[in-house]
Amino acid sequence: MRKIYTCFCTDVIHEGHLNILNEAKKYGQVIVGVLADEAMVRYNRFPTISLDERIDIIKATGLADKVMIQHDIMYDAVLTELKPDYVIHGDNWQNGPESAIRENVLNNLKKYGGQLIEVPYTYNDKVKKIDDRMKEKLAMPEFRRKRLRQLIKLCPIVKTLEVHSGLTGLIAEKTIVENNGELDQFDAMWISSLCDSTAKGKPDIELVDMSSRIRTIDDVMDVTTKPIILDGDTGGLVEHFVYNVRTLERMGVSAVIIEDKTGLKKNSLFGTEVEQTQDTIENFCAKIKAGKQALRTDDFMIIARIESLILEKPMDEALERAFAYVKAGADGIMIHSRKKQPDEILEFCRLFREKNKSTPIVVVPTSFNSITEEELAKAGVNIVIYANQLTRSAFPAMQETAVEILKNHRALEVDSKLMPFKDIIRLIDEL
Ligand code: SPV
Ligand code: MG
Repeated sequence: MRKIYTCFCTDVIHEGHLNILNEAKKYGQVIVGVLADEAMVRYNRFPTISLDERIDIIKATGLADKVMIQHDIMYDAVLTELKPDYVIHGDNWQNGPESAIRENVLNNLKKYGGQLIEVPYTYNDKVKKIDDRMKEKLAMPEFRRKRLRQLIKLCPIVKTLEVHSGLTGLIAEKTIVENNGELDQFDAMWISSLCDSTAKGKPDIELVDMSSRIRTIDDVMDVTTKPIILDGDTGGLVEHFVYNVRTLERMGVSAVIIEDKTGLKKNSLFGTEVEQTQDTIENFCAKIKAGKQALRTDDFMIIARIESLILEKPMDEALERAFAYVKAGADGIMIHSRKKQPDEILEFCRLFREKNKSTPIVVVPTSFNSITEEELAKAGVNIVIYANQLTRSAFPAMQETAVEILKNHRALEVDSKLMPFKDIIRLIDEL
């Protein structure tokens, strides 16, 4: 009997899937691969039900002769092992980043003479409604909030991009690239104090208040589903921090990072060029403890940021703080540095990991930007934050456009550098 293979990466079965399975039945024994969680998250389909449940919903159709797990987005391993006579798929993967997967399937089939069958993709109002509902589910606080902890478990390193508006949120949400036959995307979003303040034309000194920061978070949340890490500056007064933590948790933010500074906060990238005061270990631990006590769920993370290396204090001091903060209940440690080379960050990670294998480590490689995600993951880092690059790329582009229009007294000269309006519109979802 001939074998036909298809791979599903879905949390709901709709008529489009049933159509594929019914079509497959005509060719022989139907084997369905269910994409594993680690692969789902790289494919922009964050699972809302478990792998076992996804397997069960396929079995429940009664149309699969065998159900198995496919561990990778690409089909190399599964096709080499199974050598099915056919692979069947909807024709919706012919364009865009998914065409890399199609290409991969065709190359594998060619090796042993297998065939690809493509069926017209079912996209009607009913299917669209199911798709939309899935997406909405991911945007709900209870799903979004826990997603960061899930990602830390699933990904070698959680790739996080700075966002400060609905539009930048959409860029973090939707940018997918195909690189060397692999698909890639950002996992999470960082709402930076520096960039949120800059977008408002204000200095990064805790001047933009929490109500305004919440407004930014809400704008981002309105159009995205990915988890949010908030830059909480110093966390402010303990008495205020506990209320803010509750608000953020209720909204569906996944984590707040607070830094161990006190007094008028200045941006860390100024280092010792400006006066900055580090809080005592005791005070900062009390803030962490109070924040943890205010939480209502186990999902939300309070991450403690250590400024010792920024302030050119010794490594031992940074480590002493890290262990104390973890003991006080911190769910993660962010270690920051403004050195061009990553050596002190790597040294910190090595020494911290000697004693602590599990507490997530967060880094922000703005200055030490030559280190790769792979190298950071190998050093034991769990979250990497690209904290300001979107803002720093947008600003010179906008400034140059403004200068050119002023110089030429018209917009014709800049037009070739601008994104066509229809492309901007395409980025924005219509309900
Ligand atoms: C931010 O993005 O606001 C940060 C990171 O706190 S840094 O600017 O490097 O201090
Ligand atoms: Mg900041």
